[in-house]
Amino acid sequence: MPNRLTRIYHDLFSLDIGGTKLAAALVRDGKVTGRNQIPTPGSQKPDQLIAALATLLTPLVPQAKYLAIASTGIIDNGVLTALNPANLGGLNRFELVDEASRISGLPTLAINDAQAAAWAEYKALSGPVQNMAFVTVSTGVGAGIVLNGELQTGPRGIAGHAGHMLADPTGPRCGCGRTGCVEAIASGTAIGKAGQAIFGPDCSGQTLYQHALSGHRDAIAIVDRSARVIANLIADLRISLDLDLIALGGSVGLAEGYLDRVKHHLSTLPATYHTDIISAQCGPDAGLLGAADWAKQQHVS
Ligand code: BMX
Ligand code: ZN
Repeated sequence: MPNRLTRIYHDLFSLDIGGTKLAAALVRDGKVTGRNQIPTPGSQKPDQLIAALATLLTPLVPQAKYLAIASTGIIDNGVLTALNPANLGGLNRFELVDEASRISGLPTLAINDAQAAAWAEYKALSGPVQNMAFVTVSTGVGAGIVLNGELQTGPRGIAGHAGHMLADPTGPRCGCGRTGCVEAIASGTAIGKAGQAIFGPDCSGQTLYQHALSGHRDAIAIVDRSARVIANLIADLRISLDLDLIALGGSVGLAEGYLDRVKHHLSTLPATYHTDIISAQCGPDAGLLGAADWAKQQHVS
């Protein structure tokens, strides 16, 4: 006979709100079923996001008892504040937990997407690792940090927003308002923008990356600059937190050849900055799995 909590968490519904896509699924015994995905609407007003959430939540709600959300942005007491509103179609404040629980009728908990993915990656590791970070290079650059086996969300939900640490004080202005953030140089959005001067106004991060893979020298230089900035970010995390390992994910982080470039740039720094870097293992379900497991832990404790 399963105990009450086991029964409840067979019925956990998880939602991942990213800069590019919204995904939803039931999470049962650490496995994702009934996954559904739609593009993230681009609007400064909340109505489109509310409608998109309703589209995803409504079909699966009858099978769920709890809702766990991983979302881009700073999640503080259930409210989403975009550090870089451009990553969320210009929307910069959203009553995420209130809206999602109103639509679903389910008790709801939310954390940042990279924090959630970090938790999933940590749980997927075997061996004695207690201190690690997940770094995603995608629409933005996000990170989640696990110290002494505990996910760091911070008192205001900000912990891990390492994509907004300084990479180059003379670099481009970041959507967060600061100049020269890692995200403004290394993200998929940033490399796409850098490529627009060469390949025209429609150049996206994906297009630029394809040009680099085809051997275009300027495109390679843009990708390599991104990888160097990420290597330095990893070095900063290592030297400030003494981490055992970094899991690198996101559409750029997992793209062909990117991890090797990051490893190469890290290897040019003094040995104290070196740390193991692996490809993120949970793939596109990392946010869903991590938010579900983290929510389960919050309810149990
Ligand atoms: C941005 C920030 C982070 C997020 C990261 C990766 C916003 C809206 N988002 O730095 O909270 O974790 O992007 O987000 O300010 P993704 O959408 O690229 O996964
Ligand atoms: Zn920034």
